[in-house]
Amino acid sequence: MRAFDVLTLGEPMVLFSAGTAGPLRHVSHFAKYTAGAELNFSIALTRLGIPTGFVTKLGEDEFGEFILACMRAEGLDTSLVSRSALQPTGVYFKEYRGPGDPKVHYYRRGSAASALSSEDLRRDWLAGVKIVHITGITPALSSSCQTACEALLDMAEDAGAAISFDPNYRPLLHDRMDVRRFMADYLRRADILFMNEREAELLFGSTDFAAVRRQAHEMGPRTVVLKLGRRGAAVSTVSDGTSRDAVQVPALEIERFVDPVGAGDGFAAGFLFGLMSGWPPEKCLAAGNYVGAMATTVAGDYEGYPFLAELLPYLNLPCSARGHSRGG
Ligand code: KDG
Repeated sequence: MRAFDVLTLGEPMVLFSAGTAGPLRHVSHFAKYTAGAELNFSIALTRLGIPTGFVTKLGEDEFGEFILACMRAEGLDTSLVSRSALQPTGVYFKEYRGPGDPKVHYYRRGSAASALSSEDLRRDWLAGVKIVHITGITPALSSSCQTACEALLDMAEDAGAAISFDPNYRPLLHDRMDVRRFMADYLRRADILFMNEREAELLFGSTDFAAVRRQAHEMGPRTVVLKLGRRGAAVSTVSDGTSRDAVQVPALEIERFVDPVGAGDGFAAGFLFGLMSGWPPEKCLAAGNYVGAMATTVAGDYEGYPFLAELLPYLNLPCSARGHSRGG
């Protein structure tokens, strides 16, 4: 097992994206991809050279092999992946009907990853880890996944790692619960919080960054990031109890926009990469914007993410620009 700078926990899935528009019942051809928010995040960081541990469980099936092959091809460590002979690897489908985002159909209930529990975690994985990243998707998969996320947070706190939280609101997973209450413990324990405007509205009842960041900082996170889509992103930090002015950085102009999925995971990876490199807030935002924007130029979730040699010139930085510091 390698030592990791960042650790995350979640469910990778096989994505079948409809090859033609219309109801899935009439679709005969699908393109097959690997997907999953935390896997995307791990690939984005790995492409930037950050050793990232991805804890998950796959079925002992062909789709599990497909995801493992993707992880190996992307240079991810696979030693934190367990297998289940009893539960399958999760799958989901994307259906295209009319304008707007595709409709998602999950086949993940009872999947191998949804059986993850605190017993699948080992404390020694946290040695040297700077940031533990959790998204609101994983605890919503099952009660054992929720317990695993809570155990990972305990371990992160014991190990002195910063906690990064992205609510990753998904209506199909979260609409059956009280989202604000469900996310509250993660918000309280997080050092770094990522949100888009829809999540800000759900969690704090506002999209006004002044109001959102004040409430968020009061709950706990020292770094609060609001993703504003085509308007870029903003960050607010508190250090020594003093709140600094928020900083906003505009989005990139994308010439060939294909699909937004994967942008949020890439943004979080790019931002945290900047933070670990000791960059100022506006550079962290610019890195997040770039990684996220590149995801939108391709059909798959992660294929568009840049490598370090592509990110640094975009930021006008030489290849020696990375130092390592603590997250948060
Ligand atoms: O962030 C991208 C994810 O939404 C996608 O890959 C599927 O993980 C997924 C989910 O739970 O929606």
